[in-house]
Amino acid sequence: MTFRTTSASADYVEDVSPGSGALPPRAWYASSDARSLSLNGSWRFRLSAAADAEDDSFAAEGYDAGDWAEVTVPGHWVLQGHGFPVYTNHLYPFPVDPPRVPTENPTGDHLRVFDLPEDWPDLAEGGALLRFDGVESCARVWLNGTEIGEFKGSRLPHEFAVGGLLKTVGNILAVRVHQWSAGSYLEDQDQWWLPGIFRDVTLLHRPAGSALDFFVHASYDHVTGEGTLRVDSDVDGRVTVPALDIDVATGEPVTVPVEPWSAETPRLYDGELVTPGERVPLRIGFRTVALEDGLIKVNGRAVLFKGVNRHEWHPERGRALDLETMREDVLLMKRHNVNAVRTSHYPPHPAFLELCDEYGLWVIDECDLETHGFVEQDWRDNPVDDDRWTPALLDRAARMVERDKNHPSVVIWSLGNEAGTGRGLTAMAEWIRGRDASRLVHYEGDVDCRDTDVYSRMYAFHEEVERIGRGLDGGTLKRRRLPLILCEYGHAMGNGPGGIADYQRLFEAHERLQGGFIWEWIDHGIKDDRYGYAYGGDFGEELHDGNFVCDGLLFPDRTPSPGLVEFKKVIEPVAISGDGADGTVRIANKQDFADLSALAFTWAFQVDGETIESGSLPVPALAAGESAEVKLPAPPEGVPGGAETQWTVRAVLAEDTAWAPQGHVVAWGRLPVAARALPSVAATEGPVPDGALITLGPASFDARTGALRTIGSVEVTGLRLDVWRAPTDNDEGAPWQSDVRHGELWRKLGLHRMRHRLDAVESGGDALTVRTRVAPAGWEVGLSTVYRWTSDGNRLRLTVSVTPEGDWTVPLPRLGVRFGLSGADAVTWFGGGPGEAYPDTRAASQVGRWRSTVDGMQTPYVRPQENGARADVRWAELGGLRIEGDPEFWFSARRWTNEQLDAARHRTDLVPGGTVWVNLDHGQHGIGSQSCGPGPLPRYYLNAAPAEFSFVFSEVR
Ligand code: IPT
Repeated sequence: MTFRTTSASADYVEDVSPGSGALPPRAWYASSDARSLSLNGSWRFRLSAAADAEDDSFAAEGYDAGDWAEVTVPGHWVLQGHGFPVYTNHLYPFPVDPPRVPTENPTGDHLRVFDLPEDWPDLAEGGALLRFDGVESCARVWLNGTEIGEFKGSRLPHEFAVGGLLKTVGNILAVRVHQWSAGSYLEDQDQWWLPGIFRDVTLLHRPAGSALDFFVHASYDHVTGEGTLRVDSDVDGRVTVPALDIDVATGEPVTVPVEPWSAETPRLYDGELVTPGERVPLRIGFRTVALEDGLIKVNGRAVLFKGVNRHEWHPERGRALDLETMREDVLLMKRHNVNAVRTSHYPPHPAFLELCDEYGLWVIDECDLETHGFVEQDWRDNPVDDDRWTPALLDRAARMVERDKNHPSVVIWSLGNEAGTGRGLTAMAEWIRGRDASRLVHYEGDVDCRDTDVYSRMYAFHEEVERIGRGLDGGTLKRRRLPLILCEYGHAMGNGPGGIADYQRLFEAHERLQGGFIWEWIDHGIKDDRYGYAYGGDFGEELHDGNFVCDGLLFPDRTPSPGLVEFKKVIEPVAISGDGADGTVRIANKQDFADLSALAFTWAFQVDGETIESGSLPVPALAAGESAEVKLPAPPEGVPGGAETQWTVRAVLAEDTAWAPQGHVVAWGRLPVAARALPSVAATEGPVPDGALITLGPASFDARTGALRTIGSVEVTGLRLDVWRAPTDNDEGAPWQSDVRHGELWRKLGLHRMRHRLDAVESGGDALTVRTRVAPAGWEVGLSTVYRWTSDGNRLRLTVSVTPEGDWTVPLPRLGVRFGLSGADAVTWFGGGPGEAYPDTRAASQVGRWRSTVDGMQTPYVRPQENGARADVRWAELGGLRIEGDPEFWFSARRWTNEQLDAARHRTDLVPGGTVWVNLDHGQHGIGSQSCGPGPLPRYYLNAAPAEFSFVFSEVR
């Protein structure tokens, strides 16, 4: 005898269909006059361990939920003290047996009792809809005891007709949410698994004759300068646009001269759709998207995407974002010259797209679809190639397109991400084209571009991108005729991404390359008292991908990381260049549409990094794509000999804009004039034995070991060669990368445990010379290292000579000296700043005079790693010491050693010690993007090679 005890009442959870009861999808809009009631707020909540552990009696009238917990809607219960979040990249956190899900299926019952507001229209007049904007991953809904449906498709809206069920007081809305469902197989995006009602819940009154669905078609003819508007509406009505004197019936086209919409010039016209029962505000942007001459063109011009991949993220609220956070994202993007967003990997909250329309961002709107985990079984049983799932895929495509079709910012529809290939994707593409021929279709997984209008790659190496740019990549005929975008590149995990300036040069050199989207916008760290920010594994997940979830240009609290500052510089819309000595600066407008009239230009003349004169620079309002040579003023007189001089020319906002104030720096260029005189120290003093010490000018040394002890009154400990850096996420590389991963090789070779053998301390003539060999246990490679000290009585010069011995097959992480100071706080330097830089992340480093503190010089990566180096430093002062470089050096200082930094897993592991550790580096290895992509280009390697470099130390009083 067999028993089947599974309750039939939860079968819908594992049903591949999108659900039942919901209304057909339609445009998302806020009515001017129809009433609505937000049901966001505090809800009663009960968590159970399985889909059918509790019956549905809680949905019935009279149920007493007085002893239930409370959660905030929108929100995720796992971030509100009930259960835990789980992070996996592509592995499903449950056995892969589609469409079955585990018996352990956290299920959250949500209850909300509400009254209608007093001015809510008579229930007999018109109907009402209940809208859920996002629930992960499967919900079943009852209103006043009547079941109204169930649905899947977490980041898509679902509406239910509820007019007949409403009461004026005491409505009971019951929602049962299951963490796992058949839908979970379609939602394997690389992010936290976060169940809950995480977007708004709204009751919408629908008066008789109200608008249902409508489609705003607003195209622009760049030849005539005219726009054509036609609003197709399910309910007939009129469309007015006062600024254009438009007043036409729905369905009727009208053509008038207009200013077009673009991300650079986001001109929106306010209009209104008036149906017999409702007024709907419209924000109309006229623009035409086309694939022409093998290029993505908007309004007749090819566009260059300078984009980011944006997941929705808030360190405390997860994917439940409020409007202010969404606006902050848009403002930060605009302020950092970003012009495009891919909504990886699902349609965002609809308010985000309204902001993109308003502030101006090109959008690739991506469907809520990823089945990445099937890669582990060579894509066998992939839902996108299984007809049983096609209705769910089409439902998702329709819910995205219908919801978002009226946004001018959306120029490309994306079928999803990392879902392999299959008939379901083709069906989605066909449906989308049939419904909306005015936009292009994207899907990266379609390598032959059978279903798509753009060739898309992720993490392609520079070399491949260049080949594609030159049209040498082969591929199908269709693909060869399409432009390339990198839907993901520049993996911003930890320190990095490196090499983005090199990508940008390629994008600008080859027309076929239409730019890319950095992976990704923000670190998904979860605020956590134990760790600062938590990442994968911090909640005891049995399967997780660690800090791979922290790979954004913003830290979790939205502080820009150095990667964003670098990206801003690399993609700046104006190029400012030239040789300062010849008195002219070249200004090039790199925008696709706008002229330079929104910008003002300034110049500054700097001596040893400090501005001594500045003024404004008249620059013509060059059209997009134009450039000009502009004369600089005569350089100031009386500059002392030996000083380093330069011009800095900046492009700033001429007026306040919606996204930044007047004076906000959009672009800048440095034009060097005279180089500095290198520091020289006449070796007039010699070493003098003094018991256990040797003195040399202002310094004392240990007579036996030659170790530096003091410079004047400043105590110095542990000065020696240093080649180790706490490997960055990009040094470590992703485990699946086939090419060399330096972090691993460095550790294998023992570069973190170098031994320093003392060969000789030679005290004679005008120098103290210390000969050493620096090498790791177990290997024959080494670095013969000679420290040569000289002095003129006041200043102390150290020259380090390094000669590699043996067969060095790996580059060095860094090459320089490190030492400890017993105290230091304020730091001043002349060199690159204000932020960190590395060989392939140095575009934004500005040569100038900078001030900070030891703590301020740290870049707080969520997982601690090498950070904080300042490039091209001429001199630095801290802890009573002045250090001058010959040549310039990389400078960092921290309250812990590189070894402690390496051992730390979270920010909270970094505990300041009494010593400030200073690194003065002659070289740093590049950063690259190998945490998911190419390592540093060979020209950024720090190869072991003979090197000599000097520092001049003096005490500052
Ligand atoms: C690519 C994914 O599309 C993205 O979601 C994210 O996981 C990113 O990688 C890495 O952070 S897939 C890539 C592993 C080929």
